[in-house]
Amino acid sequence: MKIHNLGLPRIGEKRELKFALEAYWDKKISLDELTQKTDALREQTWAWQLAAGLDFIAVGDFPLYDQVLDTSILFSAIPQRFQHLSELDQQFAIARGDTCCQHAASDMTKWFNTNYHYIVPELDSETEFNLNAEKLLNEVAAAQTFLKSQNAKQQLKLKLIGPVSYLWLAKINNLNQLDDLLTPLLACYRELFKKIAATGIEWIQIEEPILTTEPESHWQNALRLSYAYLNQKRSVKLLLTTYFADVDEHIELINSLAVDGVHIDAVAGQPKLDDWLVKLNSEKVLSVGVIDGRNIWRSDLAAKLKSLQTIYDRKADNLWIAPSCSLQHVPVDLELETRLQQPVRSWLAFAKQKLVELNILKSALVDYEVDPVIAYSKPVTERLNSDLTLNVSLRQQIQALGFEHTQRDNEYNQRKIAQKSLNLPLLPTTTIGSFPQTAQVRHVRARFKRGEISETEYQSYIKAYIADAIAKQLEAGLDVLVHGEPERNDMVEFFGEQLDGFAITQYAWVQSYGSRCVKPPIIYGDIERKQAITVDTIQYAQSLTDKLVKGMLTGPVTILNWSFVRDDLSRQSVAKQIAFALRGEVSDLEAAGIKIIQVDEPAIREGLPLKKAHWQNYLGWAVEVFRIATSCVKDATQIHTHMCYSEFQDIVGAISALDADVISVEASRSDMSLLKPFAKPNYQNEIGLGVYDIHSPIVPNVDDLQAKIELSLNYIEIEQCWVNPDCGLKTRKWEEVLPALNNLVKAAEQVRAELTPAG
Ligand code: THG
Ligand code: ZN
Repeated sequence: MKIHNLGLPRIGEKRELKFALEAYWDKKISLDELTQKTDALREQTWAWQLAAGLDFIAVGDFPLYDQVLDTSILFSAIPQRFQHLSELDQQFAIARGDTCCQHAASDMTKWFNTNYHYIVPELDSETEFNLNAEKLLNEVAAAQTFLKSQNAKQQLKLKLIGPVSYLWLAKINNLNQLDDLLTPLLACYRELFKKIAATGIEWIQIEEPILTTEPESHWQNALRLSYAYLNQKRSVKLLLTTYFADVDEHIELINSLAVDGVHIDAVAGQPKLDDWLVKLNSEKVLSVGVIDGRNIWRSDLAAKLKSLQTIYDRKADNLWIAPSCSLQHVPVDLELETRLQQPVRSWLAFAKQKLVELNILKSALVDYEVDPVIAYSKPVTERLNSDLTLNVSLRQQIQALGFEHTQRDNEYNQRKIAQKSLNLPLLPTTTIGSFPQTAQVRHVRARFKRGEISETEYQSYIKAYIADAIAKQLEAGLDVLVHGEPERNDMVEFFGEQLDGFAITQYAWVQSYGSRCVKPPIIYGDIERKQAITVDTIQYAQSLTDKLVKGMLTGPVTILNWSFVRDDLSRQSVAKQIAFALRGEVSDLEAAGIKIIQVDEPAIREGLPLKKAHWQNYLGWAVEVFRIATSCVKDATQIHTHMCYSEFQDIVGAISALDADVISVEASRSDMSLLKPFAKPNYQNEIGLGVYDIHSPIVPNVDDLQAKIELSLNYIEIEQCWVNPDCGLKTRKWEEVLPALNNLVKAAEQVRAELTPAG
């Protein structure tokens, strides 16, 4: 039996990769310095695996920006507009855009149902795949040198995205195009295999996560064809790797593929291991992902040992165990967390701890060392029985929630009449909520957290920021104002800090994209709001102006999806607790005189289960909890929501069922045709047209903005429309934001003037 790992976080223990990359991009360090730093970080990940006693050390899991982008570069799939650049700068230009020549970056999108984003390969009829393996081979050589220097006997295992999933990630939909691309791509893979075999590497972990997405038959055929082709003259072994759901419905397909082993996720799905034992050819390796690669809970190794024992007894030689997926989705090292209260800290395991869990399991299975397993699992049992995780009176209040807690007093058409009291013009203008998080505001917040400035000093800084933000919005002429969120680091972590049942970490960062990270709070217990969270701040902002200021909250589904969630209660139940807390906050805001309250749900879509069979259930409770959070207000109080990420057509029914009075959506890239699913009768309420692409530093001009509004009117009636940027402005600079907002207001005014319907 062997233990192995599918990949590790590359950001470093304290986000060293982030700081190195950003320093390089800012021209503060040279290419040599960047390479030195990143080589050292990469070597560190090998050292962790050695120290944990893994049988294989993963190579090829350390992209500087993104793993899919590295695959594109490995096969020379470089968009034309970046072909003139050298390799390192090429990858950064593809990912971030090329400022000197104004070339737009490639698209970025969610990696399956995670909070990680990958760079979408741009493939077309011009694409010419060519193997460009030098960088990868250098990495292999460096890993081999490292192993030798440690006198290590371990072998390397190469991590590689498989050809079919690569094309699927590129969003190739057309069958002919798929055929045209697959054949030359496969030739490159074959050439690569030859070179890898020559390095002495025996195993390649070839990842085909497409298998967990219910692939259509042409994709299944592509898998059959590809692995048959790749089997010819192959002298390296393939571990076909899947993750994020089980693939039991494809056992026959998988077993028919010419590969030497299969990795299955035994945490996200419930694979029937008995079936796998019977149906998978006995000479094939079965790698079982038993350690949760998506969450931070210490494993109940005693239970895992029990479930693995039979399969070990029957398949010892060809059994491997591993985390369920790459550990890039969990933070690096629990050891760094010195401020987490006990016993919560004892309930956790991050990436480095998860590697050790594999080792303990192996010793128990192979050498019958069972005592360490029992000792290790003790805190897990304690967690399941801890008073800290249970709030009986809260549970009773949740239990008492019924249908009436999901209903506004009246339906939208009637509320619309009551909301005339808000006195808004046609095409009201607003923003999504956040304003630039300047270096100064980050600095002040950090100093306050370290106790270097007093609460009073901190509050007066925050108030000054808010006053300035309000003045700037009045100057621009916006209709509905926001306070700008200077007090918030992250829209989820901020609420986690204020609610009972959440633990906040110091260094538990997870990569979101490139150098950007998030620090998800940990939901370990029942959630309760002890006091109002945002009311003072919003009330202060409202006191500065006669125009309306929106209250800003993060929605229950988004708080859930962007946290590490307890696994001893259903996600639906946890979401309901968050919703109940938010409902209290919404009521308090209304009672404080706030007339518009926005509850953002950018993460609703990404939370969709990979398998369509589970969609309805998820969307059902996602809608319910949003309504629990928001339905408590009077007809005249207007509820807004916001969603990023454009593909709405699948879920427009659920969006409509949220019954928010106004939803703002991201649609500025494209000709606003992303609004098509919202055309009546699909969606009746109001809609904020995201006409300004905030992901780009480019300031949109009035004519372009006006054109975007007018294009939107192809789908949406003017009385339904609001005008706003397509997302929050926290990553932008004031110098970009102010002219852009001025132009946005002017564009709305021009359309109002030209299109005001007669009468
Ligand atoms: N919060 C959380 N998850 C998210 C987003 C978020 N997932 C999707 C989307 N937004 C990802 N986008 C970003 C954008 C910016 C940053 C992170 C994710 C970012 N992070 C800071 C950094 O890496 O320097 C750190 C944040 C901080 O200082 O607290 O800028 O908004 N949960
Ligand atoms: Zn957004």
